[in-house]
Amino acid sequence: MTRGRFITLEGGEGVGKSTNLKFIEVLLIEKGLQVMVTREPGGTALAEKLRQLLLASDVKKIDASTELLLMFAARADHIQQVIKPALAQEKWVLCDRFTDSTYAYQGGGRGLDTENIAWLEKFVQQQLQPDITFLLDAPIEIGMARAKKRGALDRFETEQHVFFNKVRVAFLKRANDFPKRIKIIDANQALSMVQENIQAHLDALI
Ligand code: T5A
Repeated sequence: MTRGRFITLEGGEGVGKSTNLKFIEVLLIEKGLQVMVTREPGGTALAEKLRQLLLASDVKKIDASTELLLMFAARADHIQQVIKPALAQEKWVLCDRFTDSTYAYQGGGRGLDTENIAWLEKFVQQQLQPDITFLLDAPIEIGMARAKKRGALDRFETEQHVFFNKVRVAFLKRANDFPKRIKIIDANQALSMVQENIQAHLDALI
């Protein structure tokens, strides 16, 4: 049996992931494909509860390794209950953030050992990897200005510039390590240009 495709969107705060996820969804539906849109952390009842805990701005301090394990606990439930069944039904799964975010935020930002992340990735995902990942990259100030316009900041968004810089560097390293899968998109361009770039990659995939 063939399976659907797994597409993820990644990047720092406010770079335009949700906006472009919607764009991709419409584009794929127009091509007659069955699409399922989801997000991380989240995507199941349990994972959405974990998301609330992880993002709550009134939770001032979560130990970094606890944060990592909660991300993967949410991901394990999401993969088993939502992502794998959808792919098996030949749906195209569009996911707002996935494991590259863990390498960037918990690895780069929090400074956790990537070997531990890689171990958890293998344990939780086994062979599952996205078919294509769009890494939306923009200067931190641009993304934060966009995120602030949207309203109250979550627990991650209250971090400082130095944290976001480490996150950005870690994302770019991931793209460098996995150039076939991860496509860097300059998110500091007009939205129409961003979407033109994304569409070119998708046309090649379809
Ligand atoms: N996290 C997550 C981890 O630490 N580890 C993990 O393993 C995972 C999975 C989740 C948080 O959890 C952390 C990372 C995150 O901090 P989130 O809500 O998924 O949080 O992520 P955010 O980055 O906070 O999502 P945002 O909704 O803030 O940002 P988006 O989705 O990137 O941006 P979007 O599309 O909402 O756009 C923001 C604004 O910019 C405009 C849009 O219209 C919108 O108003 N915009 C543009 N304006 C001008 N030009 C463009 N090119 C534009 N593109 C978008």
